[in-house]
Amino acid sequence: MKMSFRWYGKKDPVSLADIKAIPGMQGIVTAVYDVPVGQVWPLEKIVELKKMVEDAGLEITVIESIPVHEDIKQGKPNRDELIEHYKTSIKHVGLAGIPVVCYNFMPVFDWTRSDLHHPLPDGSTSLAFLKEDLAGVDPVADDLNLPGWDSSYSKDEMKAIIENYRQHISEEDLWDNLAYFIRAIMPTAEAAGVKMAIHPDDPPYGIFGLPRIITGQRAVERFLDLYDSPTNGITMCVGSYASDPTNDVLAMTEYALKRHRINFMHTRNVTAGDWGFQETAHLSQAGDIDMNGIVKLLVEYDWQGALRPDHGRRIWGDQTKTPGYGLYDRALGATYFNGLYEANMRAAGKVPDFGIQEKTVGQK
Ligand SMILES: [Mn+2]
Repeated sequence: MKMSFRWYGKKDPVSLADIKAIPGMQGIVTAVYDVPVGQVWPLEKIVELKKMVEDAGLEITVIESIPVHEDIKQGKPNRDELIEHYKTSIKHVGLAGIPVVCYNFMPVFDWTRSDLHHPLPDGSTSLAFLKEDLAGVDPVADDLNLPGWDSSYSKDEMKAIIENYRQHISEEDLWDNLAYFIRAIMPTAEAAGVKMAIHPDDPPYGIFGLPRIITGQRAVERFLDLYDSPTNGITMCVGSYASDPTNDVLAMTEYALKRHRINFMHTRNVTAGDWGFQETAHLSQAGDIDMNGIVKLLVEYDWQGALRPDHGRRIWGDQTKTPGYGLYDRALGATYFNGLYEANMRAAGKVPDFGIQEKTVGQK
């Protein structure tokens, strides 16, 4: 397991030096942020990013994400050209020597929350999705703007896309469009040595009458069967899946480990119910997920991929603009997971490697 941390590039108020100082931190999860969705990522930009990370004593373990253009998700006639661009970007990631690409296939909206600063009993705040806040709300009829929505679309464009889904694209149609995309890109990814890792829908159920398909155990089985290769894997985001309380994330993790299809781990804890869900501290008792059980499975199956603590709470006056991506609580999460990892490795008679090569810089 390689502990990793998401970094939003040079503009991120959290620096690579901040990240490097977290004990046992080895990997960076990042992306090229200045290429519009649908265009090719130039090799030079990826190489430049990689050099910046390596100069800080870290390595890029995962690209999160290369976004999938809406026209591919909607199966529009120009999708073949966009898919060719996507394949070239994957090829470039492989040429740069980066092993994993995370992506998602959520229509219109990336993650959706109703409140970015919902109080927790410990006095901190975190991201929450409260169904009652969204009851009766319609993003087409109402002048609504929720966090996580793609601001590159104008209101009218957004409305047109939503209407197109509602009238013409069922869940089965979206599955067809996903299958078309997967079967087109996977041979390229295999040849490039890049493993693909689809992220679940967040939340993992339908919102605003839009189809959502990567939602739980049955969806994962169906997805992996679309193209049965280690290259076609998943991001096991335990927090996203557990936002639907009917998902058993321990069983799902074990299933995907057995098939060797977890290409990336996101570890966030949540508490969920009929009312929606709220993100919590990473500690098992703070939320619904048995985090030790998750790490124990990773050790048992000798899993070698990159894991990153997912969203954190807002604590200690953290002023980070990107919701959930402050330094402090994610650093606490990384330390917690490294502790679980060391304990489980030692219990299994193995010695964990956190990539620490020297203990001091020596004496003067
Ligand atoms: Mn996630």
